[in-house]
Amino acid sequence: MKFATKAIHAGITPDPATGAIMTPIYQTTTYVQQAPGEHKGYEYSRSQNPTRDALQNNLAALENGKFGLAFASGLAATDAILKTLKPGDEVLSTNDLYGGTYRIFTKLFEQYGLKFKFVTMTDADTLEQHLSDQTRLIWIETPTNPMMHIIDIKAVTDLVKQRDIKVAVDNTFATPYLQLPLDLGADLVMHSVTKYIGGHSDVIMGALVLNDQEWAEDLQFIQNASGAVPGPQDCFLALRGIKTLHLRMQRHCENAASVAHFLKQHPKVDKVFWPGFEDHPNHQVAKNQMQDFGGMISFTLKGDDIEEAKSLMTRFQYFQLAESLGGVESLCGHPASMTHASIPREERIKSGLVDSLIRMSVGIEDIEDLLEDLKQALE
Ligand code: P1T
Repeated sequence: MKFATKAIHAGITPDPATGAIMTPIYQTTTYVQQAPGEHKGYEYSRSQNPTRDALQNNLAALENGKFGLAFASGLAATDAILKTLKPGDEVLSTNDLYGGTYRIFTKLFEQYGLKFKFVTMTDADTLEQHLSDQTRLIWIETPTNPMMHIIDIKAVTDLVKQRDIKVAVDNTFATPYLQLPLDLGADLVMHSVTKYIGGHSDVIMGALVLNDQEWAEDLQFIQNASGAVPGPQDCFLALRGIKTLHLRMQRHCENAASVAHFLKQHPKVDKVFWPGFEDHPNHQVAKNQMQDFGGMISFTLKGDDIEEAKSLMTRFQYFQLAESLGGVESLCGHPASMTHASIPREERIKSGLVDSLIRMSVGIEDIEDLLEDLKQALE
């Protein structure tokens, strides 16, 4: 089954009771048993729910994986992965990543004895020097949030193939429409479903997809034991969003390419970070492992003028100033004070995240209106 067909059909069957073509929202906490322990596979909705099952199967199919798990948020999904590690285990992570992921690593799980090292992964050959006997997990975010670095997933997985080290990829920016980490050798894919997969800025949710049965069973145990599960209504909204994921992503990519090229030639703009440019340092890797370059762009202004950057963000008509990304509407944000404020400034600067950096989530509006908006705000 090809991607667009999977988005609409995979894991979804018409409701056996009524034939309803849309997966029903099983808004129930519990299920009646015929006798103690005798039931239809559903006991309690923290453990199983049919609407969530449909979504989990659909997500697994989209990522070419066997097991899908949905969580109450992207960070709840990350939390579950970290709970499969033991004190003393070490995680090597990209040094540019979503601020909330950095926060759960350093502020929560360091105190339970996990160790985190943040390293540049754009050159996989230099990664080897950071590996130790304690390294158990490599955490890749690609494209990175917000600097749009691209990590070569296959090169990293090849490097650790013979070792007891798993590779997890946060595929939030790319989505399975553009990039399939499991096919490139990764062990697990993580999503903030909140973003492109949901696609309509109305659901907070996370997901994991993987092939390894033992790890999947551990994660299913944690999903139930810790209980950070999404409700059935949100699962329905995510399923509905996914049905147009391929169409939305095509327009996000097209619009972002136009916005990136417009910004690059504008006299007030200094640097534009978008992997579609031939002079982006990881352009070739992006071309190899992604179908297109995605809908996210970051840029700085000449003179690294933070006041002008802040003022600019209030002058847009369509690029609304807000956290998050991946919805149909265009957003802009200021990572240093918003999404990445929990990363210490010295760390941010080291990975290139300067104070004047502006991040854009380019939506699927008419491109002429978006370019007009950028023009009027920059002038
Ligand atoms: O917000 P939540 O669903 O918990 O997902 C966290 C998360 C994980 N990974 C990446 C790459 C993300 O971008 C996020 C959330 N990011 C934002 C809210 C943001 O504006 O960048």
